[in-house]
Amino acid sequence: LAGWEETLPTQIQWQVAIQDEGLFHCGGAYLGGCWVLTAAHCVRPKPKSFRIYFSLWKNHRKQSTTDIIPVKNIIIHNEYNPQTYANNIALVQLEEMDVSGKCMQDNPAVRAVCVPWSTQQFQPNDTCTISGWGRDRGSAPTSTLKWANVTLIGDCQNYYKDIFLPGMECDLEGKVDSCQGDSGGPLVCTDASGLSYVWGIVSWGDKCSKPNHPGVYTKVAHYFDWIRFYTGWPAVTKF
Ligand code: 4AZ
Repeated sequence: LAGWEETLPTQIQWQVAIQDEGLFHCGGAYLGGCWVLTAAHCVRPKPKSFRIYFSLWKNHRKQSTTDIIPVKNIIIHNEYNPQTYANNIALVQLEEMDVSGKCMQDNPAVRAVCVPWSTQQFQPNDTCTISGWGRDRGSAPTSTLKWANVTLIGDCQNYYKDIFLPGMECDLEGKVDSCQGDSGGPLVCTDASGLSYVWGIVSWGDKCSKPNHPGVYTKVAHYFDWIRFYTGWPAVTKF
């Protein structure tokens, strides 16, 4: 798929792979602490069947067991609609390692991504990054994590009349796109101070990398309060 590049090991440090019943099927973004953000359609309310893989790069490579974390709880947005993909957002709470309450060992290859607090932080025409192990258009999923730059277009009601809903966000249609298997993974934008935010979650699209068929993402900033409520994280402190 034109525009995709293979990542180097540890390039996308918040990227996780989600495994359900032993099968990799989705990506996710590490928010820090015991929390991973993904798409609702990537999970089911069956925490025991899931494993979260950190610092994975080639998904056929043997992974250090300390980077494979069991799941304690799965929180699916209660207004998620699997027919329309409205509110396609979920939080995965990792199992604690021990009484310390930590969920993973310190790992220099893992870094959390920030949650955007305002739907205005990034704008159409901004360049952001997507990453995943998903399909290259028609072909099979890729074994090495890939990444690409995409351009935000914001609202895409004009492409997807009546099926584009609030809480969704699009990227420019064309050659570079997310595809099947990338779902749940992050669309990340970086601000002028160098902080990276998970602006979108790969959600859906009508095929992949086709003109006039933009990729659609869950607009994470729209769910800031929802994320805060479930993670128990306090409000942003204004300095
Ligand atoms: C999918 O099937 C899928 N081009 C995900 C993203 C896109 C298309 C399909 C966006 O999971």
